Amino acid sequence: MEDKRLERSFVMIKPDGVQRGLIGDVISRFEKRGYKLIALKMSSPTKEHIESHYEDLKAKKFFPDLVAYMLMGPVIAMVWQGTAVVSTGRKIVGATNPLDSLPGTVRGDFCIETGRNIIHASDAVESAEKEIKLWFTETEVKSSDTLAPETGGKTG
Ligand code: IDP
Ligand code: MG
Repeated sequence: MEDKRLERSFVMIKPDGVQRGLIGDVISRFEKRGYKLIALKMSSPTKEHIESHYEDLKAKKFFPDLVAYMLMGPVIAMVWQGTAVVSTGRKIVGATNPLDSLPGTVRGDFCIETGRNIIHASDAVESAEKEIKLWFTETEVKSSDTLAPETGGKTG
């Protein structure tokens, strides 16, 4: 049966991904797969913002390093929409430790260190919605359907 899970995922290119010039490649992979970009911005978040994005990890030993890493430069924050985009997005991104990421994934193609793994993608529909709210206003994610594939480009 056809999978109708229309989802949204929060995907972020981390500071090292931005600095290494990987923005276009990452966007291209999600676009070519068939997902729709419904919001995008370059952002230089505060320490508090990053701490709240990663609040589930605040007890981890690596947390201070993670926060410092995320503050090394601007990030690209995005919302992607489409069928099963949360789980499929995680597959496109690859495993947390790039050494476990298969070639063909973003991390498997571009990095080798967990502490510099260039990209974030939501791990569940619930966390995706929470992250989207943290990074974007409602107006920013209100998609214009003018060019949506499902309408064949028709308006109205
Ligand atoms: P994910 O990004 O694949 O969802 P999480 O477990 O949610 O992985 O961890 C968030 C981020 O924290 C990772 O992407 C990575 O940048 C960093 N991180 C996770 N585990 C470690 C670690 O053991 N050492 C250093 N950094 C880590
Ligand atoms: Mg995570």
